[in-house]
Amino acid sequence: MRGIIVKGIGGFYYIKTEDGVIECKARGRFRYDGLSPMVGDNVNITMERNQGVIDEIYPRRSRLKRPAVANVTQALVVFAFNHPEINEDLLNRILISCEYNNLNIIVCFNKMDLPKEKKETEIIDMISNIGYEVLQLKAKEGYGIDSIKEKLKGNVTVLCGPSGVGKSTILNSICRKKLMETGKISEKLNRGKHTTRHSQLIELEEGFVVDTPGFSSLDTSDITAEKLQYCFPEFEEAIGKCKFTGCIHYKEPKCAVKASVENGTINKKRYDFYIKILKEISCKKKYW
Ligand SMILES: Nc1nc2c(ncn2[C@@H]2O[C@H](COP(=O)(O)OP(=O)(O)OP(=O)(O)O)[C@@H](O)[C@H]2O)c(=O)[nH]1
Ligand SMILES: [Mg+2]
Ligand SMILES: [Zn+2]
Repeated sequence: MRGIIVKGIGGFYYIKTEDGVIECKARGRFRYDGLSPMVGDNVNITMERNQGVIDEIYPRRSRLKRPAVANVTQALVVFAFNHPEINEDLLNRILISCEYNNLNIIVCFNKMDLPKEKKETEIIDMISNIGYEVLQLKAKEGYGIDSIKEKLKGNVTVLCGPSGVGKSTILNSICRKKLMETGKISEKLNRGKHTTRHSQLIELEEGFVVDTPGFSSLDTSDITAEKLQYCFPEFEEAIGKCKFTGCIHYKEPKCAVKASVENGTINKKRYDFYIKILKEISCKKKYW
């Protein structure tokens, strides 16, 4: 029987099939192959006594490490105004990891009913100047949700961002019921309380959506130095115009990317972030 993994908890996977959702275990050999089933995986299962078993995982179209989810086509990257504060480094890391997986990206800033700070306006400007679609939402009131619904059609969309920004609230607003648990922010720490504990794939009228647990750090060092530059869409114009083929836009002379930073076409903060990640990669693999 064929199905799709909608949830995984403690070694059990919940597979949506034609006959409803079936609880399964994975065959031990997957572990030897270093392949673990992920939410979003298309699988073949068989029944052994009363227990479903995953026999086969179909090739993946995309594979995000964090949130761990397979076969999504689009990411709704969610941050909030002030509660919690926007972590710019994390936002940039999520963006490059989604780019690396060729996902369509929509950046949502939620809780626009709360006061906006100058720093936040700058971040929003920076993100929209790159060319990303930016939505400002009041998910609790349902404001901005219709434009999200439009984007869900024909896509498998993953919600990703820190805890407490309103990912589950967005999902509930889309389907107009309390499908997912939501949780208050810790006043003392100005942080979410990790209300969503497991990723879950949900089929809505408009398309598939994956709600995920919030996270505050993301290791991006699986991206290679050669590929990193392509995770910055605003570099695209300049790449190829550098003097040296194979230029990674760091110490090379006559670099078109660096020239674009000089003349303001590329945001200096984004370039600095690029160099920071490049250095992280080079720490793992001696590069120069
Ligand atoms: N002021 C305001 N609060 C909101 C809005 N949307 C969500 N919230 C609140 O933010 C808090 C966190 O919302 P959740 O939906 O649980 O956040 P989450 O991103 O799913 O968090 P995790 O599951 O922990 O990753 C809840 O108290 C929500 O009611 C909004 O538009 N405005
Ligand atoms: Mg949640
Ligand atoms: Zn260059």
